Amino acid sequence: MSGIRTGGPRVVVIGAGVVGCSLADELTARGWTDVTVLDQGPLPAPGGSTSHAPGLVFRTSPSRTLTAFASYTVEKFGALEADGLPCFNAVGGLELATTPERWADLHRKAGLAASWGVRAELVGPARCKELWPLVDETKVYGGLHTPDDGLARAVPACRAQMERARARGARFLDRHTVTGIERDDGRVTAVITDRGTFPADHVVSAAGFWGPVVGRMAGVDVPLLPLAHQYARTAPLPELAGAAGPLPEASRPILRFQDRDLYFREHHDRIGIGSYAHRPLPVDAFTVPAYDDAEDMPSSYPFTEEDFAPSWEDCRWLLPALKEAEIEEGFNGVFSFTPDGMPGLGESRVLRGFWLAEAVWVTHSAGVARAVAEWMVDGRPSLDLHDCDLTRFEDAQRSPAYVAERGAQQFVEVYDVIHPLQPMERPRPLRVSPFYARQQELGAVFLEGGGWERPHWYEANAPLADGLRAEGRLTEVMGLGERDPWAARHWSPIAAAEARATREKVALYDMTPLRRLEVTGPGALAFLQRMTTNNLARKPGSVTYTLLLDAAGGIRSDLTVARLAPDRFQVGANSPADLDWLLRHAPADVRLRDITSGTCCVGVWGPLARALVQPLTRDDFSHEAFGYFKAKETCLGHVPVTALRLSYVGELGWELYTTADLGLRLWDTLWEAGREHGVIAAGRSAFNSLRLEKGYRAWGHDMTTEHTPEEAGVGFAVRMNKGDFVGRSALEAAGEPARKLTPLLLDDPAAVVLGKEPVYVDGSPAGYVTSASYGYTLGRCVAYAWLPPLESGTGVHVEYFGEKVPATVAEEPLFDPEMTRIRR
Ligand code: FAD
Ligand code: THG
Repeated sequence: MSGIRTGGPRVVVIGAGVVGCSLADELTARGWTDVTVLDQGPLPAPGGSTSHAPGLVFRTSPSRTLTAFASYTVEKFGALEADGLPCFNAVGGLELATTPERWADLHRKAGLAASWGVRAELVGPARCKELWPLVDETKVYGGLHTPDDGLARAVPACRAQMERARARGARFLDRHTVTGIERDDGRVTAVITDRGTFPADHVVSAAGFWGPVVGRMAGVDVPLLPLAHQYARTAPLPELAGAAGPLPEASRPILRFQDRDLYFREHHDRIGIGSYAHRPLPVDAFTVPAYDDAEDMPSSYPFTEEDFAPSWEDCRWLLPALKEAEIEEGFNGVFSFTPDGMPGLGESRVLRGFWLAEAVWVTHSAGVARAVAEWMVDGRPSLDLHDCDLTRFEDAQRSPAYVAERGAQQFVEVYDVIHPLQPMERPRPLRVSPFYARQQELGAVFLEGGGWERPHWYEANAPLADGLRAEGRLTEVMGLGERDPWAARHWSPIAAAEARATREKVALYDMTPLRRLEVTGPGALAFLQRMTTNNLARKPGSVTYTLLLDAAGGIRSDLTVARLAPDRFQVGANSPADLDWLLRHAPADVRLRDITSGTCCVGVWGPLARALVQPLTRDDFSHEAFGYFKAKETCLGHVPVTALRLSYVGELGWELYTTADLGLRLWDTLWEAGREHGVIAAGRSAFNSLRLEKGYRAWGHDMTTEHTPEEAGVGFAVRMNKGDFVGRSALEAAGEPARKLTPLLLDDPAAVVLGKEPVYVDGSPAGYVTSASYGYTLGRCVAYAWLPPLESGTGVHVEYFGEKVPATVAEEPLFDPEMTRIRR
């Protein structure tokens, strides 16, 4: 944490909802006291989503970051008081399962809770009844009880945080409508309101669902869709009379009935009911009435009873006491949905000093505010925010049409059981590689990532799987083939056959979605040297694996850098955030371009890769003439390509790049040449298995900014003596790692886990799985996990749907430690 400074730069926060108030508190606590919070409505309830949020806080989520945000909200609000009462009422949370699928999913969720440090217990119907006497326990398979979840008192929490921030010098001005953002030379300079202009060094849009409106004033995309969501209250119920405890309003756990998209809380002797079961009700942020023109509040629309009717039946089914009750009041309340359901945080690169803290639930508000305040004051948040960072969206994910379609879908799916591989349904296809037609002909089963259609396996390879089965080898390579229904979803034994074929023969992988940047200019080498950890001052024609660190030595990304000419580099990167980060730092003598969309890539990998490629070119592709981690610009048949000799799957071969127009020709050329070698097309399911057998990390899953290279096992890519680079001094000061990215092999050859499961050492949760896949060559499931340093051979347990699966710490790399398959 930073030392306390007084004053600091001038900050204007737009919006005094729970996010703006929390942010003012966190900024002033860090010594940035020149903070002005503006809101168009009257304080302390200016009419945004916070003004009537019922404040349920369920912390457990597949996103570790969201759970960390929520845990901080619980901790902070629990210690805040308004009117002599805490701003958090820890009544606990109870999620019910009324279907076997949900009951199984609650087991998975209990695992997530253990992974992220949330106290949770699976309970039977009788205990559900005890916790919520109105529940008809005969309808229930069981529940997940989280005793530390509960109710945030959102408006009182705003008041309490406002008071603290005010005491440190912040001002809150209501009835100020922001109408413009002044900028000069790519920086914000002031916020214009209907009542005057406020000079600013930093502006934060915490404008809730008005984010797109404020964003437009600044020329910054804010990809969110405002949607109305129904909330109703019953008339007083005799069953609840006098039920509330010493804290106001509620004593029973907040309740979720996700099989019917419903949640419940008490309001004294009434029940509040929230529903996501209705049709999406989008609202145009640009035409929302002003506070004084709104019927109730700008974020509140009249209750549409017909939308609630089916939910009301579902409520009475679960809580029979409601059969005698009536709905007394209700409204359609508006809040924000992004295309992926996650918040939008961070500073715009095109308008420096303009920050977003958008699409944030009350649940995550304090955690988000802390992260954004750290980011602004210290230059970096302490939590990994890659899944919340506004730079995560691809260009293709920014169109209003995409934002509208995906936002509405997020609403529909908000309580669904979502498989980690589940692709979006619409809009598809959005981005396709030039090989798409061939992939379809081969029966590709596509999943989606970053808008791309990505083959996971090809039905054309079914005979290979049948062949393995006939030989009796299928069970040997795929753990008996009797996957549980969850692990079997978005999976096929064909992936095992594709992995086999890659290890034994040769396969084509569509690597087009792999992000490619071109870095050119006289300053290119010096720039990349300063930005990354490995030594890139090597001869043109060499490729280097290197890391992007932040100033604290955390891993922002891992890259391959091919030096194609003295002043021309091709960078293989991960997320759009890499481009953003590099552009932020690039000096004038460097040109940086994302060439992903205009180009394509095929990975040709396997022991027969050289036999396939060599006849297509006059250049010498022998090991002696074209070594491992070397690059060459050549032609394969009619197609000019850039060939990089490297392989994320750990086999001999090349990544072959060309422009998009020639992509199909490249694929066909390779396919024809490969016929005599039995070439197949292989998908990402096999790919992920092969890379885990080799121990190659996937950034964003296995390692993030929260980890140093030493901890993540990629210290080999750091050259401390090459000169200064971003993160170097932090690495020098770093001590011995307290945790390590650790390879595990599940003991039972039939067992599988998928990722994010808790890992138990000596019976206690000690870490979590980052990524996992069956290792078809090893005949065991491979799981990487963050754990305290452990000797190889140590026995641990991975919890999968409530079962403790034995596993053993393994030695890396698990496959081909001598590199005989690659270096030949
Ligand atoms: P807001 O509270 O909307 O604040 C934004 C502020 O910006 C507003 O006060 C607005 O007046 C101001 N503003 C906008 N434009 C301008 C401008 N041009 N000039 C000046 N000021 C401007 N979340 C949970 O975690 N748990 C729940 O149980 C829950 N239930 C919900 C139930 C309903 C019915 C609704 C509608 C939402 C619910 N939410 C819940 C979501 C939650 O309420 C919001 O996500 C959260 O309150 C957003 O806070 P905010 O500070 O970002 O936005
Ligand atoms: N191909 C290309 N660029 C990439 C990836 C890729 N950039 C992003 C991401 N994938 C980077 N990840 C890796 C991880 C491991 C390796 C390559 C890219 C790899 N490692 C070898 C090892 O660890 O033994 C060699 C390392 C070395 O020699 O320094 O091959 O898939 N273009």
